[in-house]
Amino acid sequence: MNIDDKILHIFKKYGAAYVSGEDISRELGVSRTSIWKHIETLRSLGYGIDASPHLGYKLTGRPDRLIPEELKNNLRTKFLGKNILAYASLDSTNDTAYKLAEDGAKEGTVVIAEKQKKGKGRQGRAWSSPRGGVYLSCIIRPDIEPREVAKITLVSAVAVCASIRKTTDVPAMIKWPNDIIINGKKVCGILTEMKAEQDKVNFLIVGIGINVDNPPALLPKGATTLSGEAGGDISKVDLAKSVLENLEHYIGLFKKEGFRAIRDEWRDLSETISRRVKVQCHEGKIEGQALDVDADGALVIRLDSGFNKRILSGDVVIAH
Ligand code: BT5
Repeated sequence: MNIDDKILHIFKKYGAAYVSGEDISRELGVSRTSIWKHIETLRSLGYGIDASPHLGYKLTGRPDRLIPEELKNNLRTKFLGKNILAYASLDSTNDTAYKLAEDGAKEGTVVIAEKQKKGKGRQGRAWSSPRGGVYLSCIIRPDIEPREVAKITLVSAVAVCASIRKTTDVPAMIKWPNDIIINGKKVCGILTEMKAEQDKVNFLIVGIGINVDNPPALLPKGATTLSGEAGGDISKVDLAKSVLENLEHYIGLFKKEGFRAIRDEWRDLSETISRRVKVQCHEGKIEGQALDVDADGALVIRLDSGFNKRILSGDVVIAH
């Protein structure tokens, strides 16, 4: 814990009561001038801190900012997010996490940004990342083969969808393979990248972008935001923490028991299954009825000819 974290910890202990600068200074073994400087730093981060000449300091408000002080506050994970690198702005959290992983960063390291300048989607597409969203990437080092990686995206989608539902009460659904949608509009995208040898994954980067209160004018057509759908303020900090907790849970379950342990939950949250869909995949355009997701995470489609086809990756449009 750095001094800022320790001061916040003391404020938490005192709750609604004031704590004197002298007491903080004694507890932390640093000068009162230094405490005062740290209080100023915390204020500049958006913390409301009341100062009374006779009583001392009192915390009056916490900012909804994606900063380690807030993200680590009551974060209930064992390894995911124990090391958080937080930025006001980055090109792409996935790119930064990838470089860190190449340099040996531990499993569970999280890179998070309040804004991205070059947010990435799949296949070279862009991810609009203005301030108001949650953009985070997790370094995972699973003991799996490269062909299993597609399932990590599905597992992550269950985790994020559950977090969105818990934090907002909005009935978010999963669109195979990597979208979370609300009323047909995209609110979140997942980009899983990996470094692998022939039959072994070196590391994975699970990148998640969620629109929370981004200005709608800065988002592409077909996008929506959580605050727009929920009709009120949504805490980005609570959402990000819940995503980390759920990701740790579901990825842990996947590592132990495989995709079959999560497949039913995926089906329950799926917007795709049983719908008529058009899929753009490497074989071209395919149309039919989405039947299921199989044990490999492939989408199974009943073609109009009556044959079933398995698709491992592609873009789905749900026909209305
Ligand atoms: C995705 O790609 O949906 C994966 C997006 C992953 C973004 C995260 S943010 C943190 C991490 N760091 C990164 O650099 N990336 C990850 P794809 O399925 O290819 O969808 C891309 C398409 O979604 C675009 O072509 C647009 O049509 C649409 N789109 C772009 N920005 C959007 C947004 N903010 N909200 C909704 N739709 C968007």
